[in-house]
Order: sequence, then structure tokens, then C-alpha cells
Amino acid sequence: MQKERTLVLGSAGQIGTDLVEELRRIYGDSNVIATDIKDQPEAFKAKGPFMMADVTDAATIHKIIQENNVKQVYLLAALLSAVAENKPKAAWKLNMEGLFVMLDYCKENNDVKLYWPSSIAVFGTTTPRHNTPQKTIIEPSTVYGISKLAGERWCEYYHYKHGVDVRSIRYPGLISYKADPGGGTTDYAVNIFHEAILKNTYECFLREDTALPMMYMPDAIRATIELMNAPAEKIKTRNSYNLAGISFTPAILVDEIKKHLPDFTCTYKPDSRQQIADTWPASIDDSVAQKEWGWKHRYELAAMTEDMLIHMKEKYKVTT
Ligand code: AKB
Repeated sequence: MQKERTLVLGSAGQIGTDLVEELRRIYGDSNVIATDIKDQPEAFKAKGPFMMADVTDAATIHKIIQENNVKQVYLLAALLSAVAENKPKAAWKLNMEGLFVMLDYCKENNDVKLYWPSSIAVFGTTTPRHNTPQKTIIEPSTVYGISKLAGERWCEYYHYKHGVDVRSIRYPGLISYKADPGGGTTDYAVNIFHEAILKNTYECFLREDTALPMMYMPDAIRATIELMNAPAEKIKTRNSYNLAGISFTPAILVDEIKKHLPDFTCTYKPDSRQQIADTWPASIDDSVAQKEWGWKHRYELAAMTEDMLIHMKEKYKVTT
């Protein structure tokens, strides 16, 4: 019998890069198929199966799943908040059509489990800003947020109506060093580390007092895999789970970086991303995820900052 495989759609992005590596560590290189619309370097393709595929191309995606005995799919392809504001129709098409390709497949094949990421972008200015609850007013005002809210409703609908085992997390801003972030509002919290090591200075596109929920990538990857591996009966929330990590402002992050690089400076020049950030929560209440499947984040600001700087120094071969 063919081995059960896992498929990652949109594997070359910020989450996919870390997720594929971790899934391959757990399930074995040959059992995790990575796909992306863009071709990947030969070095990556040598490590495990890779296929070029567009997530909105149902025939191709369904064929890959069937031919490879795929039983878990992580659908990561999406346009993020800042890019989506400039390309609203393209964002809606990619973010929604890709989801339907998979929901419709899983409706006919209930033994295939689906992971689909949502975001804190589902929240809006009418949502309580601090310790935002799991169930609350959800009125997003960005294209990306609207697509994520619609996606959450469809996930829940396909679960209750068609028995689809779909699971989801509302990711906060994700901080990582392996891949660059892909056009979001929280990207400053990654860019700042690159510039801190390369130039010892950074111009931030958000105001210094803009508090946002963030999470270090190792926690986000652990959460994603733990959620997918949790027994189905524990997963009572079928739209998407709130997940809290670290909440901080650019000024707080700068102070933390300065503990390692005392001469580091940051200037502030807010652009259109500030308007998006102003509609999002400052911190998240994830008690439902804690209660239902035992989630607990590990990385706080100090540990995340220290680890990011170590990896940035390695990346840019800085020895001091
Ligand atoms: C973005 O900034 O668009 C993303 C997100 C919070 O979903 N990082």
C-alpha cells in the first residue's frame, strides 16, 4: 500500500518554508510534498518532492492528492494584507478560490484533513482591542481581513454541512529568519532584524506606539502541527482559533534589540500600512485554544529577539 503523504500548497512563503522543514523532520522527506506557483532552487528540490502548481487549478491539485495518497493538506497560498489592498480582486480570487478547491475536494473525500490559515486581520475597529476574545464583534475593513472572515465562515460551513475536518488558526504577525515575510503589515518586525545587523539602523513604516500581536515562527509551526494532530473531538472551534504570542510596539522591540546592539537606531515614517495596523487588535486572548487542544506559547520577547539576532548574524556572516 502507498504511504500516506502530506501536501503543502504555497510552500515557498514565510510559513511554508519553516513548515515543510518541520513536517519533513517528523514524517520523512519523501512523505511531504511541497508545491508552489513559483519554481524552487535545485537545492530545495533535491531534499524532497516538489511540484509547481497553482492552488486555484482544481484539476491539478486534485490529481496530486489522488496520485500521492495525500491525507493532510496545508493550504498556505494567499495574498497578505498590504499587497491585497493594492490588488483586491487578485487577493479575493487567490484567497477564496484556493480554499474552495480544497474544501470541495475534502467534501468528497472526508478522510483528507485540511489546514487553512486565518489571521488577526479578521478583526476591525469595532472589536475590543485588548485581549481580543475568541468570539467577539468581527468587522474587518481590509480586503485581506474580509477574505479571511469569509474563509472562516466557509470552513465552519463545510465542517458542519459536509463533515470536512478543516482546522484553522488566526495567526498574529509572524517573526522568522528562514524566509522573508510576504507583503503584510506586521513585516516590520522581521525587516528590523535584517537592517539592525546590516545597517544598525531601521526606518519603521509603523508608528512607534503601534501595539500588535506577534509570534515567533517556532511557536507558530508547533501550534499548526499540534492543532492538526489533536483528536477531532477536541476541535470544537471550526472557524479559526485565536492564538496569542507576544504583544509589543515597535518602540518596545527597538529597546529589546538595543540590549544586544546598544548603538542601534530606529526612525519612524508611517505609510499606508499604519491605517491597516490601526484596525487590528493590540493583544489576543487565546484561552479557547488553550482549553480545547492544550495550546501554550513558549517564546517571549527577550528569547525571540536573542534568537533572531543570532540567526541574522549567521545569515550575514557577522562575527561580533
Ligand atoms: C499581515 O500582516 O498581513 C499578516 C497577518 C497578520 O496576517 N502578517
